[in-house]
Amino acid sequence: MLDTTGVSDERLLRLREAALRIRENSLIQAEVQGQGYIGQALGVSDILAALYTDQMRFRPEEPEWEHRDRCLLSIGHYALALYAALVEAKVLPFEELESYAADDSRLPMSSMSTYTPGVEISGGSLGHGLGIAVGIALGLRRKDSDSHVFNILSDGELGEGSTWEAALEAAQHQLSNITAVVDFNGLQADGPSQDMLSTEPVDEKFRAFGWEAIRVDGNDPAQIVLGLEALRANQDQPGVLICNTKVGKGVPMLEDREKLHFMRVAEDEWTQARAQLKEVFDNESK
Ligand SMILES: Cc1ncc(C[n+]2csc(CCOP(=O)(O)OP(=O)(O)O)c2C)c(N)n1
Ligand SMILES: [Mg+2]
Repeated sequence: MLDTTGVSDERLLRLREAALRIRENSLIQAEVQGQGYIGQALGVSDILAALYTDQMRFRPEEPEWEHRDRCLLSIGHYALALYAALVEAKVLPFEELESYAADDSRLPMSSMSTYTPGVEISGGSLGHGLGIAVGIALGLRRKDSDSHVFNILSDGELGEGSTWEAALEAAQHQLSNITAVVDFNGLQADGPSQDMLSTEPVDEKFRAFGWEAIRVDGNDPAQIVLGLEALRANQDQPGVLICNTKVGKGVPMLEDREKLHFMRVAEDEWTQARAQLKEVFDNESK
């Protein structure tokens, strides 16, 4: 557990407010469809708020700016959360959220780099993000760039051999310009991660692969930013922040649905969902 007393109240409030807007933006998109990867989006919002409003260097008006930090979302089905964050980061216009997953939209249900400004990779086929991050990080280092590469990946992707191959490669080249951020929500499509293919203890496995690993509460903004900063300070190794997150975080009525991976929310439940989101935020910000 990191000592978070050094994170000021103002910074904490800024992070919490950004995460609240990202959650609201995700709900706008989810309501258009009435179903989808809503729980994951709510769970990963604190991570996205930390990256896009506190940690990353980028130019909203110039998404391909050469000196930007890169955030690679390998979990393509989390796309609505990424769009929500790109709106908060002012890369995408707020008005576009309602076009989510519509025909001819720039916001497809699974993230596609060729469709959407600010989306670095197409992420639907799980287990490839870290390998792409390694290639980009090597390229950046050869150009003497100080840009940093973040890869948000899922606990499900830790069951893919390609993820561990990439982890070995990153350590081999001492790619300290990579930070992997694992959204460890304990969930996969067919049930709890530990029943599918247990990867615990994940932090020790990454350490054995030559990485610095820090495990935090992935819904605690102070722990997330401090963890990211601690990893970035390491000049010799790649770093991984393992974030324990809660599916549906911030909207209690969505935290324990029967089908969490792809949930349905009825038309008459949205008002209540929004009210709960606000209520939880107010309570946590006291
Ligand atoms: C290589 C690959 N295998 C299988 C799938 C099908 N698939 C889509 S989402 C998913 C769940 C994986 O678990 P996780 O990434 O932790 O997602 P969560 O349930 O937390 O959203 C699976 C198996 C895929 N997209 N890519
Ligand atoms: Mg998962």
